[in-house]
Amino acid sequence: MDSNVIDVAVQAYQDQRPGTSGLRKKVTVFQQPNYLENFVQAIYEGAKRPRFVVLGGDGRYFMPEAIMKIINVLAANGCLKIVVPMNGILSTPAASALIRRISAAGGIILTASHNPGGPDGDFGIKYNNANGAPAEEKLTEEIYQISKNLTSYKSLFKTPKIELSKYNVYQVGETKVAVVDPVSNYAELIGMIFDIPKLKSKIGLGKFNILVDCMNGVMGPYAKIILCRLIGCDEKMVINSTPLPDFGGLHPDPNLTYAKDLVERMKNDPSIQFGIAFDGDGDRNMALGAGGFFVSPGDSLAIIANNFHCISKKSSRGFARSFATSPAIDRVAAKQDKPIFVTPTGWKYFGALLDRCRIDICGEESFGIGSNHIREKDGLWACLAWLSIMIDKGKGLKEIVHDHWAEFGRDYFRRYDYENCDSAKCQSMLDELETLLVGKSLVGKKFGTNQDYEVSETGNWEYVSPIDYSVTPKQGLYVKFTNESRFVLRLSGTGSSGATIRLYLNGYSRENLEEDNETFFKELLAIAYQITKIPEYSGRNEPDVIT
Ligand code: VG1
Ligand code: CO
Repeated sequence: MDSNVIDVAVQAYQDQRPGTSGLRKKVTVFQQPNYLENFVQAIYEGAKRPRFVVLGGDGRYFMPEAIMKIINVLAANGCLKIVVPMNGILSTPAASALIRRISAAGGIILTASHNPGGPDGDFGIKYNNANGAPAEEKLTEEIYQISKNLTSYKSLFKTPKIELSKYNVYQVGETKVAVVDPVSNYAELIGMIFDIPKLKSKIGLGKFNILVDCMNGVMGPYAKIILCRLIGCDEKMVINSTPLPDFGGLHPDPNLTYAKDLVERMKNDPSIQFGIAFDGDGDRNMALGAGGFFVSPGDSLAIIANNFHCISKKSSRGFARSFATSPAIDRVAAKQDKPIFVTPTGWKYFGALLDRCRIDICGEESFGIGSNHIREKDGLWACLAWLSIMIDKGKGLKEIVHDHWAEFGRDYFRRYDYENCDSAKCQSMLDELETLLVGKSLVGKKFGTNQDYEVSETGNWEYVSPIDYSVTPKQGLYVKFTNESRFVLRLSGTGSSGATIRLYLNGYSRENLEEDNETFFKELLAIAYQITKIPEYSGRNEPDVIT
């Protein structure tokens, strides 16, 4: 063995099970001795010793130290090439694009996405495969098993000196570490998908005003190069555009509650025709029309799917959505006679469908939309998709949404989040509810003041992969009603402390298109509270966030 490599004996940690999208914990947890090194060693072994790795992340607090520690462990393990973006900053979609472009064996992405940052905030790490997609459940589970039994990790005897602020190639023992430009490869890919000259001629130089909120996450540099330099948007209209380790105190989750700057400015300035906010790592987006008109994520997904021809010359082969997402896209699939796949929460389930060309558009209710150009959801792609559709149709977002409802009917949707609840109590709530719903005793029962909510189906949703027929059970407790309403309940898999309950409400109407969500869901919410007992178990009558 290389004389520069040593085995460092360690105690294994027992809490390194990745959640919906990687391992996310408080920064202070990651700062424990060997915590990060152990997990990286487990990744390296679980992923079958990838020799060529992309490494970068969303710029959050602790990332620079983490990158150095990871380079050390990877190099000591015999990884031959590590590609790091300048300053380590790499959006999740750009990471997926880079892995694919340079044929890396995988990528280590340092992000906790929408979770707050800073010394008291969260840190996160996830592994993506050679196809650029987040590691599937089988691999993350294997990494977890390895982490629990780890007795040592490999380290270089002499720590290398690498400057991430300059383009350069370093030789670290047998390993080459290349510091590269974070944006150019992704920008090139985007340039191949969208008609940039057309977008520039219609949008640039004040012809179409857009406001972009990067929430102090990773997206500032991408928005400035692609939206401003290539398409001609005004730089002043890209706000919160410097990646900050604590996101400037913002909660980089693109929703109506946390993207306050965007929402306020859109409401107060009618000259802005389109607005978009991205999350910390740039894979999710919330799009708004003039005046701050909100398009629900399920509608946004359905409309992009229905108008795929405005983005691509090829026609789409199929669509997919997560179970908790509204079925608006199912109606588009039915009309176009295309398959629609329904998956559990988390992008890792879309990878196999994209790889086999079964789908071209997929998305989630949490404002994540993507296509087959990479294997992650992509906030900027969604922004350009919306711009292309608006320009092609010569209509604003609000009008396009209304046209869509007139054609397909409206899928009402709301998500209620109850954050930081007591984990043990939430588990008891889920156990009790599961017994009730799997037992099917509610089927046929009627709820609501006029008894018009009749239960048609209940259960705990299970995914059977159409690719390898593997089964992923318990992906959401649900109650469906005969009037096309339903609710779904699950616990978040991205939080770092306590439990976050997510309650998703759905309803559909062909005629009633203009009701506000609050009124539309008043009765269904009361029924959901009655059946799930959220108020009793969580001690909350109100959610922390509604989207
Ligand atoms: C949440 C969202 C889910 C998304 C995941 C990762 O997961 O609901 O749709 O894929 O975050 O997104 P959960 O388990 O907390 O509901 V990201 O952009 O935060 O990496
Ligand atoms: Co994200």
